[in-house]
Amino acid sequence: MDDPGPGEVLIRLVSTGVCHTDLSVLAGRLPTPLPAVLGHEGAGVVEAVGDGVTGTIPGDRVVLSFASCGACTRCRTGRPTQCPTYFPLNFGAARPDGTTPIRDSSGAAIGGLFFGQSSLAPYAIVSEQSVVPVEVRDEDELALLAPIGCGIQTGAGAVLNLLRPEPGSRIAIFGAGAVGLSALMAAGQSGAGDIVVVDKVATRLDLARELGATATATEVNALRDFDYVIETTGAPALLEQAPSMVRAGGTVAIIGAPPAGTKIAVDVNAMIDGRTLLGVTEGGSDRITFIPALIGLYRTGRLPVDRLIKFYPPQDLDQAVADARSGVTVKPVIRFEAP
Ligand code: CXF
Ligand code: ZN
Repeated sequence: MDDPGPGEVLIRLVSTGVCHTDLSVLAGRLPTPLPAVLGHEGAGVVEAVGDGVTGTIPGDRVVLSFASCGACTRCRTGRPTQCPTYFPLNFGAARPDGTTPIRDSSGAAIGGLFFGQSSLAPYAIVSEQSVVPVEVRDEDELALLAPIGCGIQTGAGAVLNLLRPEPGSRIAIFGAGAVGLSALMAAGQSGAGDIVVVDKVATRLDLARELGATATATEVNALRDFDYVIETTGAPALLEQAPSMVRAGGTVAIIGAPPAGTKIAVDVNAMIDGRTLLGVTEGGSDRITFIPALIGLYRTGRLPVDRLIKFYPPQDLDQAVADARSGVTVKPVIRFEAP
C-alpha cells in the first residue's frame, strides 16, 4: 500500500459494514473492475494525511462515506451525490488518473478507493472527501456507526432529506434490509401515519414491527393509495408496480439498484396526475453534516442502528456475506481488532 497521496488519508479501520452493493460488484452486476478491495461502510482512526488535506488530522475518529470531487458546484452547495464524477469516483476503484494505492505481492495493481475508501481491510488509503470526523465515546461506539456511511444514511436520508413526509403520511417500504429499516426509523421521526413494510423474510418483518412499522406484508399486490413508496430491493418487477400504488401527486423513491442497464416500463398517462419517480442515492446526503446529525439521533435513542447490526471477525467474512445474502443478518459488520 502506498503512503497517502495528495488529498488522501491513511485510516486504521475499526469496523466496516457489508452492503449489498459490495455483493453486486462481486457478482459482476455493477461495473467496478476486479480485482479490487471492496468495502464502503468503514469507520476508523486517521493515522496519516497526504499533502493538502485540511479536513482531518491524525488521531481523528472518522466515519467513511461515498466519494465526490469536492470542487464542483454540486459538491460546494451541499449536493455531493449529484457530483458529475459520482459514479466514476465511487465505482471506478481507482484515482481519477487511473492509478490505485494498492498492489498484490507480485506488484500488480489491485483496485482501491472503491467509494473513496476500499475499507474491507485493516488499513485503507481513503479520499479526503470520504472522511467524516465524528465525536464518539470510544472505538466500540465507533464500530457501531460504520454503516451510517452508506446503508443507514441512504434510507434515513431518503426520508429526512428528500421525501420529508408531512405528518400523517402513508408510506410503503419495499425491503426490510438496512436501507428499508433505516427509512422506517426515520419515517417514525417525521410523524408519518401508516408505515407498511414488505419483505419475504419473517424475522425482518418482526424487527420492522418492533422499529415502528404499523403493518407488514410479504407481497406488494394489495397496496394502494400511499403518499410515498420507498423501493429498496432493486427488483424491477416491484419498481414497475410502484407508481400504481401511490395516489395522484405521490412519490416513488427508487433506491434499490438492479443490474446495470435494467429498464422498466412506465404507463405515461398514469403519471400525469402529478406522480413522481425520484432516484435516490446515499439519501441525497451532504455527508459532512448529515452523518453527525444521524449520530445525534442514534445517541438519543431515535435511530437504534444497533438493532440492525451483527459483528463478525475478519476471518468470518464469508459467513458475513452469506448471512447478508440470506437475510438472516440485516447488517453484518466486520470488526477489526486494535493492533
Ligand atoms: C449505491 C447503490 C447503487 C447506486 C449508487 C449508490 N450505494 C451504495 O451502496
Ligand atoms: Zn452501500
